[in-house]
Amino acid sequence: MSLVNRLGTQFDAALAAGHLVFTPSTCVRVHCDGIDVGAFIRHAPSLALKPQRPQHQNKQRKPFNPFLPPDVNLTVDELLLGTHALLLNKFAVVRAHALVVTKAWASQSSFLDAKDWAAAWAVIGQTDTQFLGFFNCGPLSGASVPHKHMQFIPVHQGAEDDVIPIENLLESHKKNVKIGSLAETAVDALPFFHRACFIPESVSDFGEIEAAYLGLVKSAFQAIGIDTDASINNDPDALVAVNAGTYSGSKEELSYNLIFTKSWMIVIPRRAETFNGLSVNSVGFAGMLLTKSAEQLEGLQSPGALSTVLAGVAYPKGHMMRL
Ligand code: B4P
Repeated sequence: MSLVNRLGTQFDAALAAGHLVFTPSTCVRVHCDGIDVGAFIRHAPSLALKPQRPQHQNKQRKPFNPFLPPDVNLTVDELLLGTHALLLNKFAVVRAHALVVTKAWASQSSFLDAKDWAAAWAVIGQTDTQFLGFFNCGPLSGASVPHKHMQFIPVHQGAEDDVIPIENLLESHKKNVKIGSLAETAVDALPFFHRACFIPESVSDFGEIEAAYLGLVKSAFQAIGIDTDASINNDPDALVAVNAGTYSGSKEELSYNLIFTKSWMIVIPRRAETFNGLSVNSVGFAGMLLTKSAEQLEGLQSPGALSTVLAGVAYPKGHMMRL
């Protein structure tokens, strides 16, 4: 049985037994000015009723961790490569939405390492199914769970709403990039700072993928004047900007979104979690936004709104940190 079928079967059983919550949604196509990504909005009004975690958790109390240990009723593979677990998303909007979480505690603000990439490949490397992988990293990235986790949504299964809109843009950009390398690149049409690379089929060394991803994080932040070298080289457990000039001498945790398939990855630095009350996570940058109210949905349908929202929570082109 293919992985997506296995996930789907377990998803249906867990839903029927009341172990997970599936929120129905409708998909609305939107035009994205200047960017031919055929974006869409997934509108899920009943998600607005989901209880919210307090913004600033009481530091005295241990933060709630749903992945240590993971819920047995949602576990698909308890020991993925010995280091991770494969789980169903307890609060899914998409059927068979899966998570890969580390078995031992690791912070969601730490970098993905070669073992994380090997676990990710156990999902996205499947030949019979395609998945969109994503990683919300840092306090402004849309992440709500502090334990290290990557997420995977099945795509290209035939339904209209399981495409990855940004993929068209990346495909048309591919002609500008040296084929068969992990060289970094940036897409002119995207209105926010980012760095991307294409992953050759021949790559089999997860250390190479880890290095390419770290390179993208470093360059994406460098492009806006933030030096991540010290955290990448000395403090792998925390993505902290230590560019004294940039942050007036203070250390500040950085945020970014990573979206990937087995063919490409893209890193987008974040400066805000929400824009006019609309929360954006990695999936939003794939060209799939999630709305929870009629006002949010209506707001996104006006011309240019999608670009404005994405550039508003990321760093718009032309923006530089104050030095
Ligand atoms: P995070 O990285 O912390 O945050 P998130 O995906 O943005 O989800 P959030 O929790 O903020 O929910 P939101 O209302 O924005 O991910 C933590 C993940 O762990 C989440 O997927 C969460 O559901 C899951 N989880 C929490 N407790 C769990 C448990 N005990 N066992 C297993 N899993 C658990 O969004 C609601 C959902 O919609 C999220 O899953 C989100 O990823 C997804 N989503 C957002 N935009 C989407 C889009 N455009 N299309 C499809 N799905 C989308």
